[in-house]
Formats: sequence, structure tokens, C-alpha cells
Amino acid sequence: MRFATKAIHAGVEPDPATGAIMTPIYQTSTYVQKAPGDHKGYEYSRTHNPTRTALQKALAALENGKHGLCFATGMASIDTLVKLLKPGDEVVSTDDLYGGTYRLFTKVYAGFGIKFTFVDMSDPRNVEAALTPNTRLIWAETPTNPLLKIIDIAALAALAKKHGCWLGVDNTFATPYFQNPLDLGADIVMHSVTKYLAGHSDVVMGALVVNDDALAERLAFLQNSSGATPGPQDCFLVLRGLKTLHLRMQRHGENGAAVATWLAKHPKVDRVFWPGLPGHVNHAVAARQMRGFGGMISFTLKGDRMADATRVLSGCKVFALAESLGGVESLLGHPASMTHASIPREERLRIGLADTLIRLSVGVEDVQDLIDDLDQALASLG
Ligand code: P1T
Repeated sequence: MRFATKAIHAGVEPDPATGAIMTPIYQTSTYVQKAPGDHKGYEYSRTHNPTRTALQKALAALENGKHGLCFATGMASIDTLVKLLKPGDEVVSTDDLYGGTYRLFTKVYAGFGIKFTFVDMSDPRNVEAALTPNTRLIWAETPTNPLLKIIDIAALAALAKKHGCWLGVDNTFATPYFQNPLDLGADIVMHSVTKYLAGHSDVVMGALVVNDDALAERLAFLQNSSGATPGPQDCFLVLRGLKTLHLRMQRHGENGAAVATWLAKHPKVDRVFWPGLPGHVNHAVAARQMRGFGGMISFTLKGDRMADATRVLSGCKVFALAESLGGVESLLGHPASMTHASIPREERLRIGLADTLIRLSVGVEDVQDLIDDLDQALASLG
């Protein structure tokens, strides 16, 4: 099946009890057994729930993977994944990544004896140089949050294979509509489902998708043991959101292209970070491994004054100032004080995340209204 058909049908069977075409919200914690152990595959909803099962199958299908696992949040999915490791193990991670992931790695798991090294993965040679005999996981985000750096997934997959470690890719920004890391050789793909997959800013959820049966079994064991699983109502909302994923992503990509191109020509704008711009670092890699460049854009202003950035952040009327991304509505954010505040300032500046960086999640509204909104906010600058 092709993407649009999978987005609508994958994982979803008419309800066996009633024929309901939409997967019901199985709002139940437990399931009746005829005799001990004699049940229909469902015993307790932390372990399995039919609404979640349908969603897990749908997400696996969209990522061209065999096994999908859903979690209460994106962070819970990364947390579960890190529990594959043990003290003494090492992780090589991208230096530009979501602040919450950085916090989980450095403030939680480093305390349990796991070592994290952060490198600029735009050049795979930096990853190779950071690998040690103890490296068990390479953790990439591409495009990265918030600098939209592009990491060559196939190159890292080759390194991981040679080294005998896993490659995990956070595919939240690209979504399976634009990029399939498993097809490029990654072992694990992760999503903050909260974002484009759910698509309507009304759910917080995470997911992992893998091909390897043994890895899936281990992750399912950890999912059930740690128990950060989502409820059926949220799974239903994501199943509903997925049915328009292809339509939304197409428009996010078109609007993203129009806004990025417009910003790049604006006299008050200094740098624009969007992988579809020909001058973007690794644009050629993005063009090779992605089917489009998405709706996430970051930019800085000429003069680099915080007061100017604040004016733009507070002055937009259609773009709402808020954390998160990937909903149908446009958002703008200030990574240094919001999504990436948990990364020490020196570290942020070292990787090029300026205090004045503005991040846009370009929604699916009429693009002219979005451009007009940015235009009036930028016009307010002296
Ligand atoms: O918020 P949660 O569903 O737990 O997902 C965490 C997460 C993981 N990976 C990436 C790339 C993310 O962007 C996020 C969450 N990010 C934001 C809330 C944000 O505004 O960037």
C-alpha cells in the first residue's frame, strides 16, 4: 500500500463485535477471562489495549517497520529506549537536540553511569571519532530541533553496523511522510507523536518503531514493566489525526517553503534555517534522504538584539507564542527560554543556538496570512 492509503487504513479493522468502522475507544483497564489464562489476548490495559494495538500497527506501517510501541509521551519513549542500556554503556548523540532529551540524558541517565557524548553529526566523521568500544547507541535527530541540521542517516547506519551498536533516529520533525529512517538502515525510529502525527495540539504521546523481533520484544517488556503507556482516548485521537497526515504534511511543506523563501529575502532577517534552502548545510543530503523539507523553520534577526526578537515573538497575531509544534495551527517559540532552556547557555552558544533564535512551526493556514503576520511583526522593528 502507498502512504496515503496506509495513513487511512493501516492497523484499522472494523470492530469484530459490532462492525464499527472506526476503532472504538476501549475504555477499560481489564478484560474478563473464562478460566485462568483463557482470554482473547488482552489481560490488562498497561500491557495491551485494542485501541492502542490499532495505533501501534498503524505507526509501524507508516514507518515501514514491523513493530510499533506507543508511550504516554515522547520523553517516555526515549526513557524506555535508554533502559536498553546498562551502567558503563555509552551513547553518542547529536549536539543539537530537543532540550528535554538533553535533560533526560545528562540530568537523569548520566547519574546511572551511562556516558553521553554530544557531537555535530552534520559530518559523520565526528560520530566515527566519538565511538568507543562501549558505545551501544548512536542517537540522532534529523532535522534537529531547533537548528534544522541534517544528519546523513545511511552514513550513520553504516557506522552503527560496523561498530555493532544501534542507531536510533528521532523522526519527529520529518514524520514518515517525508522520511523513513528504518529504510535508510536505522534500527529504531522514535516520534513525539504529540506533534505532526497527532497533528491537532490536543494529545501528548510518544512512539518507537523497530524491525528486529528480539529488540521489539525487549522494548515491549520495558514498556509494560515501566508502564508509561497512553490511554485509549488519546490513541483514538491519534488514529483520527493520522488519517489526514499526508494532506497536512503536504501543506506544511508547501507553507514552509513559502515562508522560508520569504524570510530569506527579508531585509531585517539575518539567517534562515530550513533544509529546503539550497544554501542550508547538507541540503544535498536532505534532498536525498527526505521527500520534502517540512514546516519547521528557525531564524535570527540582523543586529542580533534580544529586544527585537522579543518584539517579533510577542507581536505575531496568527502565529501563537507557545511551546510544541506540528499542529495545524502556526506556532512560534523562543528556544533559549522555552524548549531548550534546560541546555546550559554556554553549551547552546557553542553549537550556534543564539539567544535571539526564533523557531516557527508553520501550520496549514492560508500562507499569505502567515506571511502578512510575520511582515507586520518585522515591520514593528526600528
Ligand atoms: O513532548 P514529548 O511528547 O514528550 O516529546 C519530546 C520531544 C522529543 N523529540 C523532539 C524532536 C521533540 O521536539 C520533543 C518535544 N518538543 C517540544 C515540546 C518542542 O516544542 O520542541
